[in-house]
Amino acid sequence: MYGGYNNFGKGAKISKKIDLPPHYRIKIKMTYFKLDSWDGHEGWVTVEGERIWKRAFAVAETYKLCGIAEFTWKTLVVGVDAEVAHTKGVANIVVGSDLDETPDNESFGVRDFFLYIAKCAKSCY
Ligand SMILES: [Ca+2]
Ligand SMILES: [Ca+2]
Repeated sequence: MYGGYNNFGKGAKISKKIDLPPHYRIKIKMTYFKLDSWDGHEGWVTVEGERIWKRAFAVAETYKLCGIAEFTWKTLVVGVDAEVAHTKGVANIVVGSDLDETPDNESFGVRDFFLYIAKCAKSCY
């Protein structure tokens, strides 16, 4: 996992710029980890500043997998699968949360990031 417990809490963002061949649509897939005491927060993904995925999480979701040694602060692993119209030559992707506490209290992480593109036919560029 990239980020996670004691790493990515309040204010943490993962950003990546990816050069792409001519295309008209992109799809982003990844695994998003919610760790520990998320007291009413959302995780999200943006492309060019537009939110293409978000999900609210709660403290007790869903089982204890990792994070701090407080059994009632649970872990939830979800699959992100989002698609958006996109034609720019560089995709500007940001993954984050609206967490407001330190990463030993509430944190997030990602793994298995995939970017797919719908390529243009030769006639469209
Ligand atoms: Ca908290
Ligand atoms: Ca909080």
